[in-house]
Amino acid sequence: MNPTSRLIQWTFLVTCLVAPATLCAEQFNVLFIAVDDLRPELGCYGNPLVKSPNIDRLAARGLTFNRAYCQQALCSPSRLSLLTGRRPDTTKVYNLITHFREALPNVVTLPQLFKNNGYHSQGLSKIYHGGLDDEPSWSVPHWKPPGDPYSPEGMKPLKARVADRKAAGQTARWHEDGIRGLPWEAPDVADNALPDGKTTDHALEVLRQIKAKPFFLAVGFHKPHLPFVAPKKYWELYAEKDFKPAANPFAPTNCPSYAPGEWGELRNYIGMPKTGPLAPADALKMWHGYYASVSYTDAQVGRLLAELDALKLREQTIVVLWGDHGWQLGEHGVWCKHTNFEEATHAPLIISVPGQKSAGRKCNALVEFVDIYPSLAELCGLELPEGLEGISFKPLIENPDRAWKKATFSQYPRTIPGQGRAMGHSLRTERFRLTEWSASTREFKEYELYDYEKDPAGNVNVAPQAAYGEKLRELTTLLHDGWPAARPPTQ
Ligand SMILES: [Ca+2]
Repeated sequence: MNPTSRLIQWTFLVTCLVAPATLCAEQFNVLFIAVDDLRPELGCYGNPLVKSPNIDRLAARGLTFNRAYCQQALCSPSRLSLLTGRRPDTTKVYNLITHFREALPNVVTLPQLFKNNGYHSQGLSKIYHGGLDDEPSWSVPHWKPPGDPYSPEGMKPLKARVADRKAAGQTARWHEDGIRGLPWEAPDVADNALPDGKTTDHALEVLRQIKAKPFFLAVGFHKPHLPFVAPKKYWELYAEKDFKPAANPFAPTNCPSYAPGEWGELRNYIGMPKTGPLAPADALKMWHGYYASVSYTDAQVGRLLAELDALKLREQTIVVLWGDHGWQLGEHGVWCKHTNFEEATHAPLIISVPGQKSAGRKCNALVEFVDIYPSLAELCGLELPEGLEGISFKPLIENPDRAWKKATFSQYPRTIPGQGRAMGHSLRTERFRLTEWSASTREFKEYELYDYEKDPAGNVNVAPQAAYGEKLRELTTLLHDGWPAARPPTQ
């Protein structure tokens, strides 16, 4: 070894010992926080009303992606796309019942990749969708919080519904059979009387147990998923008069009739209309409940981050927080997710990496949830498996302003009257969203095109307008060429 090489080696060794967090990427732990149904309704995304001080503090120490998109606005397809690093057309998971190992029996999931590389991999609460866990992903069995989703008082209407179903001779397992209770509840209880508080209690214990290992700890929070059950003190952070209903409670002009969907998820809850719009008072209650639920989860995130600090793990741990898809709070007359609209596909993504120069910055580049897998692997120095369909955004963490992807890709299936089963494939560029509805077995195509520069709320489908004909053709070509054609420029 020549003196220069020896000096480099020695310098590297000393630097690793002195500042392991900044240079020795393979020593990073990962705290992976999955928040169910969280849209970017957070202070760090510029919302002045919502109380999210803990997630905002995470953002102050990390990079906030202003334009992150999920691959399908539904829990399981979105999560599996993220956790396998593959898109729904590859995982073949478009619903809440298909296990990804049917199509991809040997795929290495993100937690499994860390496990295979000597990490302790552990999952708490909702990481995979309920009932679809994946044993090979974890070093120890997956854990879910015990107890009911409501207070004892709030459980009564749900139990009454179950009893009615049983009396009518129907199957009545309240979760599996889609029996729903109240859409919201504000019980005067401690945080850990409800599942997400129990998850946090357990996560703190686990962190203390595994602090000496390299770890990949995935912690899932259920709220702000329906029902909006949060301790009363979080509801009291807001007054109903603070909220305004969405300014566009109507389907976009010229939009195909099936595109907004029926929001059946909410209609299943007690007191919700089977057809037609929500009563105005209920719409405001939905906003209030959503915000209370966001603040409840934010408090749990705060407890996790405080424990990381207390255990002096922060400088060795990457923290990534994501909501599994967006959510419509009455925009386009829709509640819940289940669409290709901007509100359903756009979701929060924040990553804090020890030593990052971009701490506190916002990034406006287009990124996708399928990018999280290669990004975390690269940040931790793990070799990427074959077949990933995302791109590591590590270069954006180093320089959030650099040129990046041309488009992000999402999709949503729909049963279309007269056409049967169809798929809406959607792309988002900096200015436009294009959605192509098609059925592979038939000649059927319909388009939506939104020009957010002229129409920021996406209220007019301009696809039928002759003036947009060339743009429609250009974007349809990009959609058909798919994600490889939209990759970032190489440097
Ligand atoms: Ca979800």
